Amino acid sequence: MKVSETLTLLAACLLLAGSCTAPAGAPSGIAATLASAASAGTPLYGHQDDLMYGHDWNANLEPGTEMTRSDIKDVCGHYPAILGLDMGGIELGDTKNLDGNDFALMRKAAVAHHARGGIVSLSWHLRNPFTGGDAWDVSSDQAVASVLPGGEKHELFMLWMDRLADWILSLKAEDGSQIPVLFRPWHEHSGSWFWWGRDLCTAEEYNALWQMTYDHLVRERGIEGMAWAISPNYMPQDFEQWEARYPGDAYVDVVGLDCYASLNRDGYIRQMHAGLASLQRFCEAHGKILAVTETGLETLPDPRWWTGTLSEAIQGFPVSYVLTWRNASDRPTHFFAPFAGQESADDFAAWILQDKITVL
Ligand code: BMA
Repeated sequence: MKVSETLTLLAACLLLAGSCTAPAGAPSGIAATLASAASAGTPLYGHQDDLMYGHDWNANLEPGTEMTRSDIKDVCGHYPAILGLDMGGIELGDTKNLDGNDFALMRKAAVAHHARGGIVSLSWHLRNPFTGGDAWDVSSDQAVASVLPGGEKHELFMLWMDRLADWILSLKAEDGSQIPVLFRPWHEHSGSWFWWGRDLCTAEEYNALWQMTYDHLVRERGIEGMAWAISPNYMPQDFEQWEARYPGDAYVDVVGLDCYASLNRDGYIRQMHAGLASLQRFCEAHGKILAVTETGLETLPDPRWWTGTLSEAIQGFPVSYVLTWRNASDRPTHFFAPFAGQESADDFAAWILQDKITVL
């Protein structure tokens, strides 16, 4: 089979897996798609904000324009299988997210990506409800406690979640059906740089926060088809301790690693191997799906980073998907994926073929 045929077939499988009904107890929808990619050894490739902008361009909402541009497509002729979007700012009722993305344009991107057979993944760098600061405001260790039932910011936080729910519920496919999303809240909680991080709340508070989020979006607001991903960030010390901050098997589908690269190639590979080995053990014990939920080398100065480093970092692990972070259009050195002419572009295309990475 030619490579292009393989890719077309994989895209068709993605579509099918997203729409068929699985037996009770077995994963269905997004989780089923990810589980089969993991077991087939054909991880999906994901890119944050892929259709929204690239290294030197921006999509826009003008009538008649389609969401067709993608740095990844420019480089390998295919769209990423996963489109990552960030909901930070929706909680305030803002029209744009924290990175300046229009929420209406994000909706258009999500609809277009779903129509192509892709998976939409949502992260949420939401403001700190206790201090009024941003997601990185770690000046108080009361923020998580304050949003739990009985806390002084509980009502406010419920309003924030309703605004998020309204946006997710507005994602409709052409046939009117709800577009399923992979939701990845409260990420990198093994570190302490977000207000929900390790030193900012107890494990009980973290788990209660997650369960409350799930219960509200899924049970109260009835959002169908959501899959849930938890993403500890690799920490050189005490990484295994993240396991105490896990809301329970009923609330999670995917367990993924956030781990960024530096120019220290061997150090990155060691961290990825240690982190993935730990998460793989956890996934096997809990029946969960393994992923690399965020990674990348900023500015990609190594022309062989994809086949020479990332490939080795994930080799041998049943990884369902690998997502690299965004290519900011307003910060020339803030990019984690190639664009046309970027020095690792050919190697990226080679990696997609060599490692049987699923793209659309
Ligand atoms: C970070 C950076 C920030 C951005 C945030 C949320 O890693 O890319 O510029 O605001 O993600 O997208």
